[in-house]
Parts: sequence; structure tokens; C-alpha cells
Amino acid sequence: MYGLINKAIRGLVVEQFGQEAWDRIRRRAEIEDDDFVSMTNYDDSLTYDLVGAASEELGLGADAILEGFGGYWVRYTGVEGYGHLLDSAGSSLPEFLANLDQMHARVKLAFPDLKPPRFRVSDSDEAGLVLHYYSHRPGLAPLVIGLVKGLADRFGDVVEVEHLPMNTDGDEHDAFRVRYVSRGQGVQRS
Ligand code: 1MF
Repeated sequence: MYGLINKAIRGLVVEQFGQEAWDRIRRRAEIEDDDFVSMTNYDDSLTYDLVGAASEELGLGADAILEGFGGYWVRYTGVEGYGHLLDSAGSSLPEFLANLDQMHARVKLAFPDLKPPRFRVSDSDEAGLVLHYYSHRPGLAPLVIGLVKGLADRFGDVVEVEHLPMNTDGDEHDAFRVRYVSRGQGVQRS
């Protein structure tokens, strides 16, 4: 994945747990050079190693770390040069989620090594929606839960997100039921 992801993981750890915690995590993951370059494509294993090392070092489950990272990613990219990208993807949660593939297509135009997941929205009504998630990468469903909650926060909404059991009809993918607990005013810019 692009270095921007690893930079964001470092940002989250340093912000919430401090520089010493980051140094221990980095050493545990056997990463010598943590000057990640945003536009360099790194092996996915580096990112998984970081999450694993953070889980062990912080005593938190990998799922909790991934979910926390999802929320952080929305805030981080909103202030680290991608606010306009996020703004252009929609001014409400359901609109944004429906536009995720378009947003990724736009990023991939500039950065062709991007391997974005695909998303699809179904069953959208005033109570909520179902988000379908198709990824090249295993195990990242908790990250998507954090992304959705972070996006909801961006729009002033509060949501519950439930990871639905996999369907076994040949179209295996993760799906999430998103329920609005309260709706905000829509656009809320960082
Ligand atoms: O393949 C990739 O490197 C990759 C990196 C980030 C693919 C997708 C993403 C974004 N995505 C992360 C979870 C991917 C999980 C998976 O693969 O199953 C989050 C998508 C998302 C969802 C909800 C709300 C916002 C989201 O992302 C916004 C976004 C997406 C991509 C970028 C920025 C914001 C981005 C921009 C430039 C990049 C890489 C990603 O690369 C650079 C950076 C600087 C200079 C040159 C290239």
C-alpha cells in the first residue's frame, strides 16, 4: 500500500500513545526506516506487521486497532491534503459511501499502483443502509467499520455498524448494516 497508510498509522500511534510507544512498535515490527514516503508503494506485509506489533505492544486486539485506524484515516486525510477529495465524494454519509468507487478511480488515475477495494450500497432508506465491501486484502473488515464511523462523524451523524455474516451464495464478501442513531446536518468540513 502507499506509504500514506503507514504514515497515518504512525500518526495515530504517536498522537494517542506517544513517540516511545511508536519506537517500540516499529522495532517489534523490525522496521528500520520509518520515514515512510507517501507516494512510494510498500509491501502490504509491512502494514500488517505494524498492526500486529501495535496489537502486542499496546495490548489491544488487532480489530480494535484497525477500527480506530479507520476513524483516524478519515480525519488524517481530511487535513493532510485530501480534504478536497473527501469533499468531492459527497455531502452526506449515504452519498459518500455510494461514491467510494468513483473516489478511488480518481485517486488511481494519479497513482496507478493503488489497489482500491470496491464498495456497493444496497437497502438504503431513512433508517440506514447496507455497505458491501470487496477487497484484495484479507482481514480488514474492522477497518471499514472505523471508516464508516469516521465518515459519519465527519457529517455529524451517529451510526451503529454491524458486520453481517458472510453469505455463501458464491459472492463472498463482507457486508455491514449501518443504522442511523442520529443524523447531523450533512457537510461538516475539517
Ligand atoms: O492500494 C492502496 O495503496 C490503497 C491505499 C489507501 C488503497 C485504498 C486506500 C484507501 N482506503 C484504505 C483502506 C483500504 C482497505 C482495502 O484495501 O481493503 C480507505 C478508503 C476510504 C473509505 C472511506 C472514506 C475515505 C477513504 O479514503 C479516502 C482516501 C483514499 C485514498 C487516498 C486518500 C484518501 C490516497 C491518496 C494518495 C495515495 C494513496 C491513497 O498515494 C499517494 C500519496 C501521496 C503522493 C502520491 C501518492
